[in-house]
Amino acid sequence: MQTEWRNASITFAIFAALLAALAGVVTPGALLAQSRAAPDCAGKVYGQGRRAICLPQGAASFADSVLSFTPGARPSEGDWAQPRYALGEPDYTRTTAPGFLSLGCDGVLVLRFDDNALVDVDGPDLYVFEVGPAVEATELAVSVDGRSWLEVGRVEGARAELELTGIIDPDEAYRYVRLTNRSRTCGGRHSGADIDAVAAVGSALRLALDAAVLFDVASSTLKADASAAIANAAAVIRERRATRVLIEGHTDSDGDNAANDALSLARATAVRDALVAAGVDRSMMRVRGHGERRPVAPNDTPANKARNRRVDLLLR
Ligand SMILES: [Ca+2]
Ligand SMILES: [Ca+2]
Repeated sequence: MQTEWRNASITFAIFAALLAALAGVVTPGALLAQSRAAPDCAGKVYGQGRRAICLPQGAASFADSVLSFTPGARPSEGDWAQPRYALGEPDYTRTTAPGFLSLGCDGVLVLRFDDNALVDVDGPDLYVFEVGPAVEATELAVSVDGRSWLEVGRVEGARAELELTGIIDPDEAYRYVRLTNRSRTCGGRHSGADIDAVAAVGSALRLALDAAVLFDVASSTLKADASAAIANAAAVIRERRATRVLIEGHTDSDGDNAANDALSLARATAVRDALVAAGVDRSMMRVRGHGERRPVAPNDTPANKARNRRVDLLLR
């Protein structure tokens, strides 16, 4: 009986979507792309009905950069092969307009979160905005550094979200997500799964502090000039009502691993202590030193090395 009801409601949804599409006004994707404030959502709601999802970090929840895209066999063409359309908030309007990426038969897309990171929360953690009434099979993996990957499952059918509790490390912040097409209906203009946007539902806000602003070379003593950056970070922690803050130190590849691990940890600890002095509760902060193991850019130019020398704050 339940199944019949479900089938009936799916049939109705498809019928309603067809009507809307014929009328040329609203398509299911356009509904998905709409967002509105909801009183019970501390953030922003995207989509409607069964596919509505509350994203506590709002627009920041979405993937920000394309790391790579391999279209594979029978790729899509033109605008539908452009990976940038999978970034940011959902913006699909209709199948004939740019706004989504069709992965291709064995297409692989790697995205990065820049102003946020995926973390484990109660309920769904990762959400894929896929175009059309049914979610086409897409396999997902996440990574902290863009190199070693953790397979976390697939979205398909009616399921657009993944619950990652028990699969990902509850103390980690994942900045990379990989999508691999597993839809067997591939080929043609929109080949494989059609990805409009990818959201970290469990999302930590990321504040990246430039090490050059905070420290002298090879030092873990905060400079006097660092006080504005620390005061700003403390203000954001308060404004966002963060309850947990992960403080991660990172270095470039100069020097040996052990020295870089020690320096990055000492720097993260110095930032933590300064935040305590600025009134942030010590017990909600954790520090880590990742040394040179999690670069955000290749260590090939002075500018890129400077980007890698940083202290990241992840606010939950
Ligand atoms: Ca983002
Ligand atoms: Ca899009």
